[in-house]
Amino acid sequence: MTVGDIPARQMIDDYPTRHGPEPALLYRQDAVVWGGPEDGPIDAATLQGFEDNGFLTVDRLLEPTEVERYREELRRLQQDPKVLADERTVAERGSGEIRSVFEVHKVSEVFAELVRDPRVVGRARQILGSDVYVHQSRVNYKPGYTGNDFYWHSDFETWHAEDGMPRMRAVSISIALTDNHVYNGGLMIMPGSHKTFVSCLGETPADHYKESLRSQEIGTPDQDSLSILAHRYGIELFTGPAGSATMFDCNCMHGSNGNITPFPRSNVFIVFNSVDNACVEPFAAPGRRPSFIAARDFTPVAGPRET
Ligand code: 6CS
Ligand code: FE
Repeated sequence: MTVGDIPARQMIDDYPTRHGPEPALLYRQDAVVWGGPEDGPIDAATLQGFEDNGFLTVDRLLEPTEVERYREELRRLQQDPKVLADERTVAERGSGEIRSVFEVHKVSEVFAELVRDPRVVGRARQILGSDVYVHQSRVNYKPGYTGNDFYWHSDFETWHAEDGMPRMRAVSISIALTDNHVYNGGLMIMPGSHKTFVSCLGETPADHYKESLRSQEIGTPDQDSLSILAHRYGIELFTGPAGSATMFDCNCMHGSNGNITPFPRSNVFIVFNSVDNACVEPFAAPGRRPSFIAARDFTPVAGPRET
């Protein structure tokens, strides 16, 4: 019997959430960095920073010419009637403008190349210490004037509860495709919060994703827990030019403000999960989310293991 055969509810759940009457702050029971400096492009000091803080930044992951190519593709997707009508496209509450396009590495060959790029997947393999597959990909437009916020949350809490991700062995990369300023809704992370699992209140309703991807409530921490984390860890806001990137651990407490400026804050967001951490059945939801949000094909991202 493999892990995949064990129903989630029979597995020992080290990260219970959306079950109890009270919130809880639980210790992380998984490593953060699974590989070493010799396993990829991340040097020892940066790996240590990821271990301690839960994230790393790359000032110029993409060259300006590459950024322009991805921005061109963003515009093309935004004007493609097929994309606009696709269920993988999520609209902003209120304005109806595009908020996100999910499974963008399947919708767009241009973004598929980015997933296979050693500068991207090589870093993910190094942090996770194994081959990896794409659990989720999306482009976020966060348009000017109407880009809504992403309230504080741990991605792992959702991926564990709703997608059946067993352990904290996944990493996200957010690559800026427009300049991220202090004022146009950039990513905020609580440094070090990845080592605390916030067990949330509430029960996951059926088809929760139809609401949560526009504005998440179930699976977001209570304010007392957030206050404890914010006072303990602080808050870091990530700014940087288009082409810069932030990689962060699946359990970082993070969020981003709305965007009422004329300047869009668009990014591409790719989630790599270890092939040794493939999703099972949801730990706290009535059913699985669609595969365009939580992949059920665990085929590793192709390409040579950078050594
Ligand atoms: O539910 C999810 O999987 C998505 N929601 C957010 C706000 N971040 C992680 C992920 O893209
Ligand atoms: Fe998130």
